[in-house]
Parts: sequence; structure tokens; C-alpha cells
Amino acid sequence: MKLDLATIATLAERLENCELQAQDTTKITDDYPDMDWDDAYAIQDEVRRRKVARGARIVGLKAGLTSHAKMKQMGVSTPVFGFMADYYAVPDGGECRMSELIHPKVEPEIAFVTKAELRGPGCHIGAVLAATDFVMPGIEVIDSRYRDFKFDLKSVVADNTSAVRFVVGGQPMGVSGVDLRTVGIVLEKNGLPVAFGAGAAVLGHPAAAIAMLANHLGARGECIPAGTLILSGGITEAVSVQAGDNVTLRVQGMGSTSLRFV
Ligand code: OOG
Ligand code: MG
Repeated sequence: MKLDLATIATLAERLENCELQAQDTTKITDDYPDMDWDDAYAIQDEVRRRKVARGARIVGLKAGLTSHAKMKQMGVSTPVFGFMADYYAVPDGGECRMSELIHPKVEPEIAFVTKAELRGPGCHIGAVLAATDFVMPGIEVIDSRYRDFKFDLKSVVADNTSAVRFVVGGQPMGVSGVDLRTVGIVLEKNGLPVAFGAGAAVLGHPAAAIAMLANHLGARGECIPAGTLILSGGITEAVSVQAGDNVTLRVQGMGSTSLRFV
């Protein structure tokens, strides 16, 4: 750790206020170029602590930057992990208010729900599949608090990996009924297909993203509890949205989920 606790608290407050007030800011690594990974996750943990202290519940976890399309779009090479608060959840078919967001984008993802604890180190896709209750379509809305969506990995980790809203829905499916590598997805904006892919775009198999998350948490003495919802990361590049846009994700064999921006 390179930052002291007071600096971590100040940076967490700055980033969380940007989220709550829908305002952007400069990258925190511009001010603290020597901050390390532990600092970045400590800032994210402090953002989480602030929300929980105000009564929010943590309703899920996420992996991000798990596909080459996303890594290339953002100019980075390592997955990152974050959390989802209760008020990030949008009901299936529901609304996202643009006035609460800065410059949102949507990502097509496979959501996992676990039925057993997952604990690293040494977690692998076999363990993840054994512990998965079901998978279903999920759209993540990301909204980097950084100006023009430009960041480096430590800045984006501190910013809870740009998390802001998500929707899950469609037809939940057990993992024995589907090959998550070849499962196809279509993301539609206003009825037009705007991105296509297959599960293997995420680290060869979306369950590998969940294993990486378990191993990341294991290194910190934490685990993924049974009953956790986890977004495994955008399969394609993220797509910008504006007020009036209707977004639907169709996943092969799992129906669809959608949301609207108003
Ligand atoms: C970081 C979050 C990326 C994903 O699914 O890849 C992410 C960002 O691109 O702003 O959630
Ligand atoms: Mg995502």
C-alpha cells in the first residue's frame, strides 16, 4: 500500500460523489501515480463500505475486462472485479434514467447464480460449474466516472469497475444444458442488432471469469458465498446509449432481457 487511510477515504468519497451526482472527474492516478493494486481495491472497498453504511445491500459481484474486445476497447490487459449495490438493479424491461448517469454504455453478459460457496486459490471452471445454480442473460450498464471514459486499471478498480446499473432476466438455465463457449448472443438497440458474440469471447469460457474472481477473493481471505449473482464480463465491446434507447440482449436458449433509457 502506498496511500494512507485518509487519502483512501478522500478518493472513495470523490469517486462515489461523482457516481451519485452524475459528474465526471480526472483519473485518480493523475494525482497518485504511485498508487498500487492494493490501494485501488482499498478505495473500492471504502466506496462499498460507504454504501453499506447508508443502508444499501450488496446484491452481486462482477468481473470486467474479461474479453479481448473489451480489453482492446479500453486499452488494458487484465480483468478487474467489482460489486453491485441493490439500487443498481433495474427490473427486466425497466427504465434507466439518463439524468442519473454520465455517459453510459451497455454490455452483453452471462450472469451466474451460485448454489455453493466458491473459494480460491485453485478455483477452476469445473468447480464453478459444479457450484452454479443457473445462468441467465444480463445487461450491464457501465458509466465510468472518469472523463471521456479514459482510465487505467488502477483508476477503474478504485471506481468499482464503472458499475452503475444492470438487468438480468430471460430463461434461467442449468449449466449441464448448455455449452457456455458456443452459446450465441445478440445485443439489439432499438430493434437493430448492434453486437454479436459467443461465450468463449470471455476468457475462453465465461466460468473462467468466475474462477478468477474466486481466486482474486481467495488471495484476500474472502470467498464467493452460495447464492451470489455474478456478471462474468462483456462479451463484446460496450455500446453507448442515449435517452430513448431500448436495449435487448438475446442469449441462445435463455430468452432475453431488456431495459430502456429515459
Ligand atoms: C470497465 C468495466 C468493464 C466488462 O464487463 O468488461 C466491464 C469499463 O470498461 O469501464 O464491466
Ligand atoms: Mg461488465
